[in-house]
Formats: sequence, C-alpha cells, structure tokens
Amino acid sequence: MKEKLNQIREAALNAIDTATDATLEQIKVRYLGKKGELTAVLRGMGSLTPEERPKIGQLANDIRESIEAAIAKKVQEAQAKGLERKLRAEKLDVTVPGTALPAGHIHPLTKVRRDLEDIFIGMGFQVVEGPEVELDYYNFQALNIPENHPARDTQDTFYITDKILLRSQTSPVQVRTMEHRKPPIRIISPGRVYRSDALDSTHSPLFHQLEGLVVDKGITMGDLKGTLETFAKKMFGENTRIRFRPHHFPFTEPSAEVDASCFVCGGKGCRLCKGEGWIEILGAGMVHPFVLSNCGIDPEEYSGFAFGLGIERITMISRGIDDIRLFYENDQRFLNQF
Ligand code: 2U9
Repeated sequence: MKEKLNQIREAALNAIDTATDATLEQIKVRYLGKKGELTAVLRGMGSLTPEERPKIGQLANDIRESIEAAIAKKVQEAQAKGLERKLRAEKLDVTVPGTALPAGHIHPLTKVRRDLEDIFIGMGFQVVEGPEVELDYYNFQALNIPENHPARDTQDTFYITDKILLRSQTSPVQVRTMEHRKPPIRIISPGRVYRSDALDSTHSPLFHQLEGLVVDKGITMGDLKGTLETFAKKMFGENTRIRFRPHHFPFTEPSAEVDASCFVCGGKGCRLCKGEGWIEILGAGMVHPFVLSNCGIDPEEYSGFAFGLGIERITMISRGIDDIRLFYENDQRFLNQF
C-alpha cells in the first residue's frame, strides 16, 4: 500500500508539473476527489494491521498535503504569469514625448473686430448686438431711407417677406437702442450684414460692419472728428491723419466719407493707396433729425453723430489682403499667415 501511495504521489506531482490551467482541476479531482485515486487506496486501510494503519494514514495525509501544495503553487505561478503578460501588453511609456496638435488661429476678421471693439470700448463705447433677420421698418424706414431708394430694391436687399429682410446694415441695432434708452448713448454695433451682391474680389453677399452712434446734448461734428481721429491713430498708427469728403447718406446730415493718410507711404503715394496718399476707411455724419425723432429722441434737445465701417475692408487694408473671398474659404495656407 505504501508503494501504491508513493506511486500516486509521483504520478500526481508529475501531472501537476506539466498541467495547464484547464487540466489542473481535472488532476485535483482525479487524485484527491471523493472517487479519486488516493481516496480509493485509503478505503483499503481496513485490511492493515493496527501498527501499520497510523503510518499509512500519516503517509496518505502527507501525500494529500504535498499534492494540494503543488496545485496551489501551480495556480500561483499561473496567476503571476498572467499578470506579467498583462503588464507587458498594457505597458505605457509615460516618458514618450507627445505629438503636438496644430494650434488653431483667431480668424483675421475676428481679430480685427476685437481690435476695433477694444479701441472704442477704450473711448467709453458699449458693444450692442441685435437680430440679423429684421423688419423693413428698422432697416430702412426709421433710418429715413425712402420707399423708392435703390437700397430697398430686391436687387440689393434679401427680402424674406414684404416686411421682413436680412439686415443690410447694423443700424437697426442703434434704432432699437434709441427706442428704449435715453441719451447719453455711446454704442458700437458689430455684426453680419447681407446684401444681394455677386461675389467678387471686393464684394460679398455676407460681410461684417461695425457702426457707432453717439447721442447727447450738444454733440457736434467736432466730437465726430475727434473720435474718428483717435480711432484712426490707434488703428493705423500715431502718425495717421484723417480727412472728410462731403457725401450723402439718408440717415446723416451732413454726411462724409472719411479717409486716413496712407500708413504705408505716409501720404506720398504708393501701391496701397494707389498713388493717392489717402485710403477711404469709413462713412460718417451727424444723425439726421428725422432719425432721432423716429426713435423717440427730441432733435431740438439732443444731437448725435454716427459712423459705419466694413470690417472686411479695414482688415484688407491693414493686412494687405486683395481678395475678400479669402476670408470665407477657410484655406489654411491663408489663415495660417495671421
Ligand atoms: C443710426 C443713424 C445713423 C451709420 C452710418 C455710414 C455712415 C457708412 C458704410 C461703411 C461701409 C456702409 O459697410 S459699408 O458699406 N456706412 O458709410 N454708416 S453713417 O449711420 C447711422 C446708423 C444708425 C440710428
């Protein structure tokens, strides 16, 4: 019996040594289970002498323990190997340098809009915004633009219905502000505007304006000139001068187109200013008394000035861009230059 037990031990330990995860459980059942080989041998202990019985019992227990220990060791080894495999597969080298993602850019139009806003905010203006889908009343009628004015033609303005349109200027924002706010008013209104123009190098059906309005007691053309001069110096350089050329707008009287001295040649004449020495930068004027009274402000008590500029135009002048379409194409080769 002793020999038989030793054979079992050797066979079991050999089997465990070469076992895989899947066969280990079978080996355990085969040798240690209720119907296992060790149990079967122990059942025959009845035929042993009383002296032999404890020795064989002791030996059987030793064998059981050594088989159990071998199995436990094998399980532990398998677990350690699995963990090592997992760690190797999931290894992450935190010292590998990262791949830098290309950084985005502020669009040149956004940059210039922000610069313009900062300059006027610095002069005490507030930024006001309003709807792009407007009533004909706010876009035209309140601004003293008569029924038969060419700007009202469907050739020039995008109408949605008879009375509703895409604003062709940001002036409706100022009208709405005057309707519900008492002077003093000192605001700028940047935003998208729409005109039914064919797209070419200088025209786009969607572009951006920034308009300004100041209304208070005793506002004069001198205030307008001083404000625009300060603006031009901040935007184009301290040596910049401005000049007013008489013009006509229905919503201002008197009206002017305003030029800045060329910041490339200083006024001598160059390619940018086409030999003129001056570059047109905006339109302006004293708010027409009809417009003030349309907005509930007494023109006998108050006066005001207004101005309007195209953000694309200012950006093109200041950055030497010769085609407006570049702003809307999102070509990285263009955008990356700013
Ligand atoms: C109110 C009263 C007056 C806004 C003004 C201009 C002159 C002007 C053009 C610049 C280039 C339009 O984008 S552009 O083509 N604008 O010349 N705009 S005065 O006058 C106003 C606005 C609101 C209540």
